[in-house]
Amino acid sequence: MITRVVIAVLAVTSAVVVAGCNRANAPAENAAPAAAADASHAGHGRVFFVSPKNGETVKNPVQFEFGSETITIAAVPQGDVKETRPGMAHYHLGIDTGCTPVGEVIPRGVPTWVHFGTGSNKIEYPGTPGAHKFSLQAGDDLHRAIDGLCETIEVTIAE
Ligand SMILES: [Cu+2]
Repeated sequence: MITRVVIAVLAVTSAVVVAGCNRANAPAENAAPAAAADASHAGHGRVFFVSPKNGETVKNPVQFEFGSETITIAAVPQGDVKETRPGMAHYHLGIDTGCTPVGEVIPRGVPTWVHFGTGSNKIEYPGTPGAHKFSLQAGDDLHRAIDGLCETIEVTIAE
């Protein structure tokens, strides 16, 4: 007789409950729509100071030069301007002031704002020595501030 011994091993498996961090995984469908932060410049371009640079100490008079991307810098048409030309702008230099809110007319008058209605991108500016804030802002033909087109820098004018 052949005895078959069947050994049944009953493995009693304890249910090991691991209490992990119950972090809620945000579902993917909550992802933001296509409008990313960078999109604020898309289609609007940008304006910037070619010189002086932010944080720089410069001689008096200050040699300003402005640059732009995507937008076209052009002289304001002569006469009574009633409407704007899409994609066209001129520079404005704000002295010791921040950016004008989008859509508002950039103030006129020295010493706060200089309008570059000829389409120029340079100016020699004699300022008072010390720390100053300068803003470069693009405005349309009605001198209204355009969305995303303003940069402010801090510059020290040497004695
Ligand atoms: Cu203007």
